[in-house]
Amino acid sequence: MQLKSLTQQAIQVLKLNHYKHFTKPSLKLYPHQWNWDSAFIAIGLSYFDEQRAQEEIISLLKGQWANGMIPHIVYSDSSGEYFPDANFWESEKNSDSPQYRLTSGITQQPILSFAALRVYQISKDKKKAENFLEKIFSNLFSYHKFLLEERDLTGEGLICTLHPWESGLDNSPRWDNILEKIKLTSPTKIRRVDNKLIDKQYRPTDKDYSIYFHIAKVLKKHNYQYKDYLKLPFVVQDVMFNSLALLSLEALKEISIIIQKDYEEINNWHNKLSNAINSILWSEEHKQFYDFDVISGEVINKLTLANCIPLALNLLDKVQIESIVNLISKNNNFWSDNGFPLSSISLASPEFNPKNYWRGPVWINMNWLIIQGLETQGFNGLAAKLSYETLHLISKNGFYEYFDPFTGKGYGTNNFSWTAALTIDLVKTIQTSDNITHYS
Ligand code: 9WN
Repeated sequence: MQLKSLTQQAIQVLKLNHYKHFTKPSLKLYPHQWNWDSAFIAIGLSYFDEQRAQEEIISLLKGQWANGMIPHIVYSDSSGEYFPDANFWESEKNSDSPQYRLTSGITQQPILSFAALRVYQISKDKKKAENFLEKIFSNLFSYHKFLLEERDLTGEGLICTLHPWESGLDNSPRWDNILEKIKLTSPTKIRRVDNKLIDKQYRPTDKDYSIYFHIAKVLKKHNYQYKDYLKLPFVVQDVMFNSLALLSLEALKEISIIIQKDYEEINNWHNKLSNAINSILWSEEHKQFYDFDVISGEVINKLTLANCIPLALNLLDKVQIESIVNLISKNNNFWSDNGFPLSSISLASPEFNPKNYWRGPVWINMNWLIIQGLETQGFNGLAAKLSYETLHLISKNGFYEYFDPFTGKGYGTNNFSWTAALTIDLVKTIQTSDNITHYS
């Protein structure tokens, strides 16, 4: 495997998808700016264009709402059809939405502060990178304030997500039971562009889409204000979302030290969130982290890779670490003997489908997050192996959005930005690790 040429190809993908001050996830399928995509993209960019990496994040923050929410989509003026478009959301119904940017009315996996810190750490021009952190600190701070205060709807210290799109893992089987129970009162007219561009067997179903639209309409009806959260159709304490918020909060703490700003709130949020993740979302019985469905009051006991994301956190004990590492090791739930790691849901689960979106295929950002976790917990050998296998999958099949865990075939869109960005980061990490001789 030629790591140097793989990096060069990845850089070309990010150049191809560059538009004004940000990077489209994909030219045709996703022609706007997405929240967590931009976080991953900024990390990749910072290896070859520090200025563009910083601009990527600043551009996303232009869409931030006055209440601190960073929307899941900041719409661009570029040509290219995407639905739902900005008109669908009518975000102006909430006076906190920005005046000069069109955005969606929901947020997405909060990995941005973690990415901003990585951009700083990778940068060579530290003075400039420090200025960048100073410039964005109050934005990041108010985003965490929004999550930890406004989105802690139950008052238990956990952030609630209100739409499957907020999870970023849209049609994950974790949401099946909730979606199943939602009765559409009037037929929801849906317009889809995605399944005209990509074969529909790889995308969510029309039924999923009608429910996604329905939930979004309910949020819109509440003017994106949620005092009455028990009336909402989808309210979840999502393990992955809360874990990434905590990871980002740790990064925010570090950022505040770099720029010498001391904020007591960050420590308070951090303590509250770590305690809540460990006490509410950890199942002592199953030795696993599970999401919680606030509306039905039930634990969502499905096993997907998202349940393993807490591995990246510093709060786990030995039993928790071992149980996750065991799950993601070869020949177990997410990594078949002759296949490619890691499938997005357990290979053994009844919903598993190797081709369909978040219901089985390998996603590079998920592998990357697990690799961060393995490194945090000191499993450097396994982290290097997983990095190598991930790069091997991409070099053989291309910069696809997701991959078949058995054959490695790429699905969804090609030239997908976060696949390219994280390739650059994985190559760098492998090259600087002790395992270079083995894997280069
Ligand atoms: C809806 C952009 C986004 C990712 C999500 C992924 C997909 C959108 C869609 O694409 O979602 O937000 O239209 O399917 O599920 O994680 O951020 O790449």
